[in-house]
Amino acid sequence: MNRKLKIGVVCFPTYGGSGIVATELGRAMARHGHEIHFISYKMPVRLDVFEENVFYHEVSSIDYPLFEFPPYELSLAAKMVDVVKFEKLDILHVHYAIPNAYVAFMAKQILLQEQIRIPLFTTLHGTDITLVGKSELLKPAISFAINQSDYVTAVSDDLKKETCSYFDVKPDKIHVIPNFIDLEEYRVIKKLQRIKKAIAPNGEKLLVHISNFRPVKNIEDVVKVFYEVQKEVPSKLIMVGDGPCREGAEKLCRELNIADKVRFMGKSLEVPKILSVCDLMLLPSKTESFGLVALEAMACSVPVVSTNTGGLPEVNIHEKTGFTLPVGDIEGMAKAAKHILGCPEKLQHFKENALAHAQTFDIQNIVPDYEEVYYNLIQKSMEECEKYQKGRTKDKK
Ligand code: GMT
Repeated sequence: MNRKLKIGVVCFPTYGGSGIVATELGRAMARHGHEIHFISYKMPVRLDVFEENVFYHEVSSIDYPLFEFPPYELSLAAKMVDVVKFEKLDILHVHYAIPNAYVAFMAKQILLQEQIRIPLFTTLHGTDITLVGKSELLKPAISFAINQSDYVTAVSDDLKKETCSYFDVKPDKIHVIPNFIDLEEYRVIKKLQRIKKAIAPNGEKLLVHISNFRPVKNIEDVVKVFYEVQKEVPSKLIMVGDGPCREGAEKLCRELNIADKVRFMGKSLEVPKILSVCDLMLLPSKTESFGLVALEAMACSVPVVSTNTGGLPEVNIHEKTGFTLPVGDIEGMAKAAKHILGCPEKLQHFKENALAHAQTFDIQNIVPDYEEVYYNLIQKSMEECEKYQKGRTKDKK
């Protein structure tokens, strides 16, 4: 079966990694000629609807004074049903278990009433399992949603292990397809010397952190590590992103008297450009199921000093593409950063390793894996449908 597919992609539109992975995968599928229908409550940040084969369907919220909480799940299910029917989708790929996988099951049931069978593909990303999902109350609903999906992937081996150990889900239910990167998009970026000149005019080393500044990212540790590094290595720190911990981190910079060396840039869509002039990424997260941003850094030849939690060691190889250290080990991370930045030959060596390892996550290698699963699921669903129809005709006779 090699026909072009119509794929529904359900995701969060925000700066988080799951929305970015969903968008980049969808865009890559669109370039392969498939028709991609994104379903979300806002335009995903990296989506360009003027690309060929890309469509966007917005979920609108139901407002009524009775509702203290607008019933988003209902609006989302209704939108999924509508788009599947109207656009005649072949498959629904939902990113993030909460509530997307759970809602997709409901949409599937509604569609079945109308004799429409749609295979459900769920990708688990991390916080849906390791943080938000880890509530006793949500456990049965999330286990149910995962088990009801026709195919489930996790973005790292570690996330698969975590899912199976906490939820009532059997290991053979979950397949690992790691996150990926479009190396082409990063390769074409010319070094933006303008950024370097503005922030590090005296040739200081540039350290960078990029995240949604949530507690899980431990961003005060970024500041503390940098504080130690700048004592020995002339350097500056760029903080890209925004979120609830930004204020605390800014305050800490003032207290440590390093505010003039740290630039908070807010959210940015220019990640590859910024990374192109950076020397080292700091990622001291409490947990990280994959760490897409580490991969983005490595694709720009930027080594990473990170924690060794979750799926990070699958992306950032200790002593090769950077260093992975225990959560909270400020001293260890600072020492590792100084080790990498302290000698030009060493830095060059780590940079080359980072890029070489990033190349193993090239989107060109991952897209065919997803495509194969899509085709198999659709084939299986069609066979089930035929079996069901035959059964009905036999019963009527
Ligand atoms: O990192 C976040 O808090 C955002 C979150 C998301 O779902 O949008 O990211 C998760 O999914 C990314 C894409 O698969 C992974 O690269 C991140 O490691 C993961 N975040 C955590 O596990 C904390």
